[in-house]
Amino acid sequence: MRLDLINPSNPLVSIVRVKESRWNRYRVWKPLSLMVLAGLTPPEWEITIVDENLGVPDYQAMPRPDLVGITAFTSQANRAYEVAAHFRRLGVPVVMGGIHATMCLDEVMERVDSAVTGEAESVWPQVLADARNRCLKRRYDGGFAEIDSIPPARHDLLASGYAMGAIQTTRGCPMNCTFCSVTAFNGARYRQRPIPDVVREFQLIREKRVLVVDDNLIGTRPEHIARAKDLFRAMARANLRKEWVAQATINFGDDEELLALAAKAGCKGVFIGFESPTPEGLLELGKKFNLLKGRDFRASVRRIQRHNILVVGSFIIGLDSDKPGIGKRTAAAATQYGVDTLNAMFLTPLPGTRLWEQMKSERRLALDKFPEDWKYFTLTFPVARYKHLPLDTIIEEMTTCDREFYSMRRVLRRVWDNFWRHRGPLISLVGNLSYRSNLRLNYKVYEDFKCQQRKRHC
Ligand code: B12
Ligand code: SF4
Repeated sequence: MRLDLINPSNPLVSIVRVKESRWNRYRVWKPLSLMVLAGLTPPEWEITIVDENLGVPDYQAMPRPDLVGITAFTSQANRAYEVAAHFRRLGVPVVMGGIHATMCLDEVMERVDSAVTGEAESVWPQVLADARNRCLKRRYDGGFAEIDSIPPARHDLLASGYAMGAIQTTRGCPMNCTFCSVTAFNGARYRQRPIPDVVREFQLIREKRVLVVDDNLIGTRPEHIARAKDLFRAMARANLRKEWVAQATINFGDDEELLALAAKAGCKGVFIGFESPTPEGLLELGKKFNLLKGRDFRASVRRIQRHNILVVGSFIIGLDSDKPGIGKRTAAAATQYGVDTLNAMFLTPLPGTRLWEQMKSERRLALDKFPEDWKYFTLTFPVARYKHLPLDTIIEEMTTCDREFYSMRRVLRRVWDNFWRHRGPLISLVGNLSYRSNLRLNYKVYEDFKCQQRKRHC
């Protein structure tokens, strides 16, 4: 039995535009979901994983599969449907799962043979058995997986073409920030994989560099931080010789022991959601951690960097409290906090989030021709109607933010600083140049987008 697992591309996602900017090459990450599914698949299935981000293959020239499994974030949904239609025309059954299938189930069910909602661990073997017996059900619901029974992902598949491997050590988040899908999809309970499982899986990864995909590696409570410390100790003891980057809240910078252990275990970078430079913005997003009284972001960032860990700061533009000038203000805040790279995104109502419900009820979805418009839900397009920032203004604010933060003078200063302090100068250089090179690409993308929007409203 032959199984093709496919990660559809979205050419509008700038980080996969490798041809236009070679720096992006280092930011194409492995589709871990498909590697996890492969790990759950019994040996009688011959598995091919196709990541269209590395190039769309000639499906006609590939051996005909018995089953196709497609994953998709919302931004990949259109392409997912094209791929599904192709295989269904050939009579090959298509199963789709992942976040979009979970949040937009009806839309997905119209376009595939079978949809899997939630986490797949508990249902995937059944899906395969049913496919084999030609009795696929229209829908399976995996709910939340038992975190201690997740087998290792198949890191031997997709062996080349990527700068980094990927692993997941926890799922879920209790914070339920308005714009984020994680609580809705993975649940409010923070579930941690057993440490020996994680260490063993790390050992299976061939790449020297690894993305830990957890939404918040250190969790929210003291016992979560204690577990993170134990994990880092175990990783250091196992002498993994990996360099890894992860996502965490700013609380990561509060605990010197945690930072020292993370660094010893190979942590080289952390992605932190600062989200907004204003207290009103943080309140609006429900980002409670960042609102703590006396919180000094610059000091926290410095503490992290002193352990040779680079900081990527993420911000959102387009909040109801954002007024013209927010682009400059965001760049100034990121510079003042001292982050190594800035990732600024448009506020985007993703299906299933509290923000989606709010904007939908207020009729503020500017792009609502679905499924066509999903391709713009990459957080790099202003897809909503923003309170104080009309289309041209919000694009101008984003452009100003990026231009200010990634001016050549500032890039060189940051990279030199990291070089001088032996703090991952190469990663810092690649990160900054990748973002900077995308600025040029984005100007054109924004112009096309504005043009299309005008045509649409004529
Ligand atoms: C790692 C990651 C990335 C990596 C992607 C690596 C990759 N190629 O997959 C990078 C950094 C590139 C990325 C980019 C983006 N991401 Co992202 N990302 C994540 C993150 C943190 C983890 C995903 C992951 O690997 N999880 C581990 C695997 C094992 O879990 P999983 O993917 O959910 O898969 C399980 C189930 O969903 C299911 N399943 C999944 N696929 C399939 C398929 C079949 C057939 C079946 C049966 C089951 C199934 O089974 C799996 C095992 O249980 C999630 C947050 C999250 N917790 O999901 C956000 C998340 C998925 N990203 C999000 C977004 C918005 C984006 C971007 C659009 C914007 C951005 N700049 O971040 C881009 C778009 C990329 C694109 N190609 O279009 C949103 C998506 C919301 C939505 N409705 O689409 C999330 C949920 C974060 C959030 N804050 O809301 N992302
Ligand atoms: S943004 Fe971070 S803290 Fe907020 S719900 Fe999402 S994962 Fe949790």
